[in-house]
Amino acid sequence: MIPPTGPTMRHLTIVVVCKVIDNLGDAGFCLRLSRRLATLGHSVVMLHDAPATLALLYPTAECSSLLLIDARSSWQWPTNGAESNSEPDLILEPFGTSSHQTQTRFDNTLKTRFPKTPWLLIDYLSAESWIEDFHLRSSVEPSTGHRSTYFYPGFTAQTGGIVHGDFAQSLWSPPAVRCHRIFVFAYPHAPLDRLINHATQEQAIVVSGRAPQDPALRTRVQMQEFVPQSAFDALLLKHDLLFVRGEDSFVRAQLAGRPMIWQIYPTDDQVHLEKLAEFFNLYAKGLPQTTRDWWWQLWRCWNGAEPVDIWPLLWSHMEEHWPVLCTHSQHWQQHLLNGPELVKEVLTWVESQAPTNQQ
Ligand code: TRH
Repeated sequence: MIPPTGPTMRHLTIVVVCKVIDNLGDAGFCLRLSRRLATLGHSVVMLHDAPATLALLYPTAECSSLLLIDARSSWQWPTNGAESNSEPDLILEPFGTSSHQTQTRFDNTLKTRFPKTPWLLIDYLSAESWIEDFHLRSSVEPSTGHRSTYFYPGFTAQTGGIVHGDFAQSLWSPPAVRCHRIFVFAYPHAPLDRLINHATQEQAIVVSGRAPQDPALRTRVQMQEFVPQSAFDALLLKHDLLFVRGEDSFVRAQLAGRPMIWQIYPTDDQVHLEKLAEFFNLYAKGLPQTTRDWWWQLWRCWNGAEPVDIWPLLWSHMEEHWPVLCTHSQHWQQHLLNGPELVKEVLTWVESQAPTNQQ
């Protein structure tokens, strides 16, 4: 096993509680976090409820110190291996603030069995400014005395940052001088057919997931097979412009240093559009006003917040703004790579922890 490296040299046994609500992002983030911790030399047990999703993201075991356990029915704490007799040093629950949405309550079993283990609830990534005040605040469950601490991933120095320690900078190359290779990973409501219809002959569109609705447009795109998560960065880097969604692909597109258009996960109360704007305001700082206004319209249109009829006109300005967008994306990439790294922040936090149960 590789000796642990990073902010702590102590070998830790870490449990990641992975409860999937939908799609790929919950499992995708948990897996990325777990793989990174295991690669740093820690023993990681990921308890999950989504074997089919994980088989897609992680078809072959890559890290010997990462153990995936399907915890949908009864499960046992491992009886062999480094973690067998010991209590975990840390329990991480990504998206734990939404855990009422999942039926499997393996977290309760863990709380009962390991009441003193530091427990970190990692929330959704956000660009909202309030998260800076709430990052690393704790709350105690009155009936059990169990303490949870809230960890907020984000884009500024006062947040928990993003996972970027696993980004292979050696893979990086600049985007092409023209926007020729376009990658699309989108939710079904994105105006994909418009994009394809109005792309130029030189623009090759690669689509992962749902094919265009109009069968006549299917010959115009190349369908991309799902690749394991460990190959996803390399896939993004083969393209110039990246359409991404959710949380993890959105982060990887930013790390790729490519112009990107984010389709945010939609919520019924429309709050997602405010969150989209919060991120865009941060991300677009420094862009010339005309580029910024045009780019924001395009983002809104892709997210269904503008009439799709304006797409062709907006798209026709792509080449004019392309050089500025490329430079800007690379500055943003550097901003992120120089900012807090989520896994390091988690490890630094756990070193400062006393047992969580007050009783
Ligand atoms: O799948 P997503 O839309 O995930 C979500 C979920 O809706 C979730 O409930 C919500 O919490 C979250 O978004 C914000 O998109 P995301 O986050 O980009 O996850 C996709 C994962 O799939 C990511 O880890 C990258 C990975 N992936 C591959 O590994 N290979 C591929 O070929 C592709 C297309 C994606």
